[in-house]
Amino acid sequence: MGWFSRKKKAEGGKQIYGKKGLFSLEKLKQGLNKTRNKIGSGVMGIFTSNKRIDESVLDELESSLIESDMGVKPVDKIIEEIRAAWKAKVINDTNEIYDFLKNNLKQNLSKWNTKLKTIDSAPMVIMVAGVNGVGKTTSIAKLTYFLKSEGKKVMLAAADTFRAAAVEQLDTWAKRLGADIVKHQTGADPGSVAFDALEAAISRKMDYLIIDTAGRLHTHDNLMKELSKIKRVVQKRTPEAPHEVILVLDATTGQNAIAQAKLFTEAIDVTGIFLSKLDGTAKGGVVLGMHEEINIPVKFIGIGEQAEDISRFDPHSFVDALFD
Ligand SMILES: Nc1nc2c(ncn2[C@@H]2O[C@H](COP(=O)(O)OP(=O)(O)O)[C@@H](O)[C@H]2O)c(=O)[nH]1
Ligand SMILES: [Mg+2]
Repeated sequence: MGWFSRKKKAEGGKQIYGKKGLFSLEKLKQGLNKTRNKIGSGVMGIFTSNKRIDESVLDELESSLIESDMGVKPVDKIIEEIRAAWKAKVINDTNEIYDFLKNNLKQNLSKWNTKLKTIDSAPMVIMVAGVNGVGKTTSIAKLTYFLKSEGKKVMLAAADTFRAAAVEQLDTWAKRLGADIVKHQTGADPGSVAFDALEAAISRKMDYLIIDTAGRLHTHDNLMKELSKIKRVVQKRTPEAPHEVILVLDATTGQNAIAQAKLFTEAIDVTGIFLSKLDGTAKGGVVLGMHEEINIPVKFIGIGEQAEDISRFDPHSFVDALFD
């Protein structure tokens, strides 16, 4: 019995929300410490100084926001909006910028639908993509934890057959989390792994099937062809599948993550982003760049290496955690 089921038993089969609380603001704030400190050291002084707004204040704010990797374009836009509000005398003092900025960011990000799709007939198929090392497999473990803590039945498909270690790693997580897994040998055809897994998920009445995929083949073209093929193969069994294509992006790579997203979205229909490693970076502002530049909703964030280090992306708590 893995730790998950042990824990579940210990808690009398109740829903598991982890020791630190799966969705607590505290945990989220902790995960965003580095980004918040970066923003904080730059802009908090501005917010709390309570002087009249002038151009030099806006300049200062602009460079602090850019340093948190929000990206030049989104920062330009928001500074323009602040300037307009100041000119229109909606805001006059620096302490008023704080609320204005927070509300503005929340409003923008709230345009995203950050929830996982819901469907009528299970299993729902989630294909997970992303380049090597961004945290795909770990994020799948987190999603599994998240879904299992909602009482769902989850099956995993080890369709990253390119590296032997990849199958093992997913298998280890499956055991730990008490999830079913379908795997073939290294080098097996990823499409047939996905297909077999879908068959198994249907016959075992799973709620979710999550497909792990390779992050690197010999060329980018090969990788995109493989992902499209996995899609086509599962569609033979379930035409609407995969219901979600989640792209994992590593927040520590900042603006580069946005470039990666653009490459993937050209080749496959990405429905959501899992932004990993936010705990290890001061570049959490990249979320805003994603909104402006690729406009694919961030649905989950990763804030550590454990299965429970996941949070649903919620614009309100995210912005609060960034600026509190
Ligand atoms: N700090 C931190 N590390 C992470 C996070 N997600 C993944 N990692 C680490 O990143 C490394 C690569 O992860 P892995 O899931 O194997 O990436 P994959 O190649 O895309 O499947 C591992 O050492 C993970 O523990 C995260 O949210 N925070
Ligand atoms: Mg992997």
